[in-house]
Amino acid sequence: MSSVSMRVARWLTNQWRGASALTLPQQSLHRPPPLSRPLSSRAGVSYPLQLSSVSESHASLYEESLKHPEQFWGDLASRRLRWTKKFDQVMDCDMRNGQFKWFLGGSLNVSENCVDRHAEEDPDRVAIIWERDEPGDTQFITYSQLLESTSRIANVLKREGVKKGDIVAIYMPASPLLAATMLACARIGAIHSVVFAGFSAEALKSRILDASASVVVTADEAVRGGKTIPLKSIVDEAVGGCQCVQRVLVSQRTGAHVPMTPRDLQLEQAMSEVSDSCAPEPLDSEDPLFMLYTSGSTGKPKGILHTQAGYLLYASITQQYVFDYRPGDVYACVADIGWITGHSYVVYGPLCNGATTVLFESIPTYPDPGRYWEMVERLGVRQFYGAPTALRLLLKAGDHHVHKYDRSSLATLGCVGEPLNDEAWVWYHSVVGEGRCTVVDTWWQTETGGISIAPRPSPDDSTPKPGFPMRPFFGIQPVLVDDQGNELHGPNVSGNLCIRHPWPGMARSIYGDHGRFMDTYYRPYPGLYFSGDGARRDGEGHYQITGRVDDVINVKGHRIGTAELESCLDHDPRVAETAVVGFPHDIHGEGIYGYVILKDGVCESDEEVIKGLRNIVRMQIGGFAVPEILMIVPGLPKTRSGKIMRRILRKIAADRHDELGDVSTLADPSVVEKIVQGHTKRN
Ligand code: 6R9
Repeated sequence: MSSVSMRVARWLTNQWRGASALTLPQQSLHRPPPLSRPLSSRAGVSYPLQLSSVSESHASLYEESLKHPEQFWGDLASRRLRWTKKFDQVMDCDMRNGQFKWFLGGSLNVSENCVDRHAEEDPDRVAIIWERDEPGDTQFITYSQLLESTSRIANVLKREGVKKGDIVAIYMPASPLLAATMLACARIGAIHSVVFAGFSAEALKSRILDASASVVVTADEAVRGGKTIPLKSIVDEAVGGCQCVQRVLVSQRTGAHVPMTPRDLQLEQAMSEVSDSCAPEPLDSEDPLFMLYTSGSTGKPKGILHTQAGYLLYASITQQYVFDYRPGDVYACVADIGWITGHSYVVYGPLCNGATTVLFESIPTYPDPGRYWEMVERLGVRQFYGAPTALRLLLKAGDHHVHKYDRSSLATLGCVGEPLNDEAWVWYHSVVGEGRCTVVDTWWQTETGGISIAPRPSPDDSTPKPGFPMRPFFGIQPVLVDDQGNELHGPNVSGNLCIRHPWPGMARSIYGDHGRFMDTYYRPYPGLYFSGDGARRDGEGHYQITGRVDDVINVKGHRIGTAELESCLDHDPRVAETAVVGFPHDIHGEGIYGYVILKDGVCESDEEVIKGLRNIVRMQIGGFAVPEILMIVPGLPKTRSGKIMRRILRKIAADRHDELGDVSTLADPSVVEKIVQGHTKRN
């Protein structure tokens, strides 16, 4: 073994030996799970896993992860994953052609790694704590129970003709059955495509059609914030026009009566008819695991494709090291499973590590803005991972909602999805975390598979900087380039954020459109992965994200392409042209501002048209994408070649009228004045 390999191995062995040798507080691993777990329960237990204990080697290990990725990731993959057949080559990657293969020749099963091996070792350990919509209405699912439901669903899928490589669309509320359905797909080699249950029937339909999904799994209704959402009837509307769908499996969340057609099957009933065991299918490291749609700057949403081994390894190692997760911890990522954060950090990462992961069904303000912290106290949560938009909302609601609850179990406070502004960072750190928790602002994307820049692991676990995800994870080398692709070296520079070397969790393609994958991520700056974000490197070499540099708006941490919104608004026959931009929003990070030109001869009032437009967005995409502001304008600022000057529209939307710059080169400069007047009037 080379010296690199030995050092990595030693470091890792120490970590895991320490972890598994611990005498863990019984109540945190077994049913019934902890109702509260004071920090004192850790007293006297030594954790060689502590990141500070690897301080010396952090810098050198990071360097080695870049210089000798084969040894670095090869060791990790051998040690952390259970292989049916050991891989014979660590990587074969080409950043110029967008071809990435990891752990070649190896085969394994993701569900076996996430469930079976923990169920064998410790069947009664709680895998999922399902925190349902009503506070305290909580269910505990052990690893052996998760194994049984995963196996039963896998057998139902097989019985219904689902084979390796088939695509299963999942449109379900946050529930253990959703996690088990994902794992069941993984068990038999089917590819899941989870569609966030806030998307409309139209959006669901276009995702089902794009993937030619043969099966859709849903529930009668979803429950969030005291309200029910009729999922089954949305699915009925969506699959009406989908020839590809052979079966709809319907689980029961509320037990509401929903009309069933011959195409539908009641999931729990079907599960009771099949065997409770299903042998995991050995899959090639590079077989697809799932696809997940995300918005880009052009065209329709793209199905980002992730594969088996590399994704799983990366999700699990980041979950452990970024959150300082230790066996016995109750870990809560409150993201919806319909987004990548839920995939990597509610399901795959923590379950691969044998963790107890909280699955949150509700919203941060139900029944009041103390919900998260009440849950933290009741379940003894040690790591909490949420979104800046929710934190800003809670910050405004007042500190008394936080102070009411005991948060002494908390040690790590994470966030993701959009920049965490200073005020929210300080509040999170000092009010929620009482100044003693580590705030980890994590930057990553659907495409990166897992956390790519975060304060942890760190050389010294020193207090992170507000507003900074700070340092790249092992294997990630951030590169800042200017618009011409020149690399910006040294401290105190800002540019387009790229990544130089391949890493195991990276997306492999866009489903059915590798050309678009190349155009979006690998052609803009040849040899580099381009993230679509801007970033700054400060004097200490730490990274801060400055926001999207493309036409993607980030509302409440959800990516929405302006092109997608514009083509949606253009569906209204009264609309001649639209331009959509983002504007700074106190709570949501960004808001959506749409400028609309109507065709001549429209007789309805502006208010009526706007109401209709909002409805179109709600129907075609979903409520979360409805523009906060829609303004009817007489024209749009365009260059003489007809290109819309979005820069000007962004400034107007942000109330920065004095920064419009030179507008004299526009085809019709007077239009700017008219738009500004309209904007000022509506304020
Ligand atoms: C995981 C996730 C990715 C986009 C990304 C960026 C923004 C994510 C951030 C952040 C600033 C952070 N983003 N984390 N911006 N600071 N810590 O959110 O994936 O839904 O694909 O969104 O979110 O703009 O490009 P995804």
